[in-house]
Amino acid sequence: MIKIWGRNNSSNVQKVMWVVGELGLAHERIDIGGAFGKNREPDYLAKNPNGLVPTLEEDDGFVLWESHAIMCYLAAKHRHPIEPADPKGRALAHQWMDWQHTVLAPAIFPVFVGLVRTPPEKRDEAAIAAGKTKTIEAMKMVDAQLARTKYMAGDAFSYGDIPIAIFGRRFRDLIAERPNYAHFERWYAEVSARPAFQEHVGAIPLS
Ligand SMILES: N[C@@H](CCC(=O)N[C@@H](CS)C(=O)NCC(=O)O)C(=O)O
Repeated sequence: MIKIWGRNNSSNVQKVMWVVGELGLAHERIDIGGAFGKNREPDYLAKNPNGLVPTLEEDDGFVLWESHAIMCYLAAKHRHPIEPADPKGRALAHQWMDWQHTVLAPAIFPVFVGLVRTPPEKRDEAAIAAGKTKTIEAMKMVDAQLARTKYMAGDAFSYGDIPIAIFGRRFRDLIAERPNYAHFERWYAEVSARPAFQEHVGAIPLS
C-alpha cells in the first residue's frame, strides 16, 4: 500500500490526495508537518531532504517528493485519463501546474497567512491588500482560459485542473471582493462537485 506523508490541511498534500481519490488507490496518509511536526527529524529528512510535505513512499522503497511530480507519477503508473494522452494536452496541464506554483501560490500566500494564520491585531494589511490584487489579476488568466476551454488543459478534466481548483477554493474563501469570473465559477462548480475534491479538499477547513 502506498504511504503519503503529510498533514491533510496542506494544499500540496491535498493535490496528491485528490489524485489518490480519483484513482481509488489503497493508501495510508501519515500526519506530519505543521502542528504535527516531525518533518525536520532525520528519518523524514532521509526521505525528503527539504523537510516539506508531501512525500510518497511505495512498498518497494521508491520515494518521491514534489506534489506535482507525485501526481503525474501516480496517474502515469496507473494509466489514468487524468493524465492527458496527447502530448500537447499533457504539456498544457503541466504549464498550469507550474504556473500555480510560480505565480498563483506566491500571489495568494500573504492573503492566506494574513487572514488564516495571523490574529487581526498583528496582520500586515498592506501585504494582504497587495496579495489580493495580485491574486485577482492571476485568476483573470484562469477565467480567460476557461472562456476558451471546458477545463484548464482542454476538453477533459485532467491533473492540470487540480492545483488551480485547490487555489481557486482559497481565492473564493479569502477574497470576498473578487470580480465575478463567470467562466471560472462555471468550472469550479463542476470540479468541486467531484467526490475526491469534497473528501480531500472541501471537507477540510483552511488552517
Ligand atoms: N514544491 C513543494 C512544496 C511543498 C511545501 O511547501 N509544503 C508545505 C506545506 S503546503 C510544507 O511542508 N510546510 C512545512 C510544514 O508543513 O511543516 C511541493 O509541491 O510538494
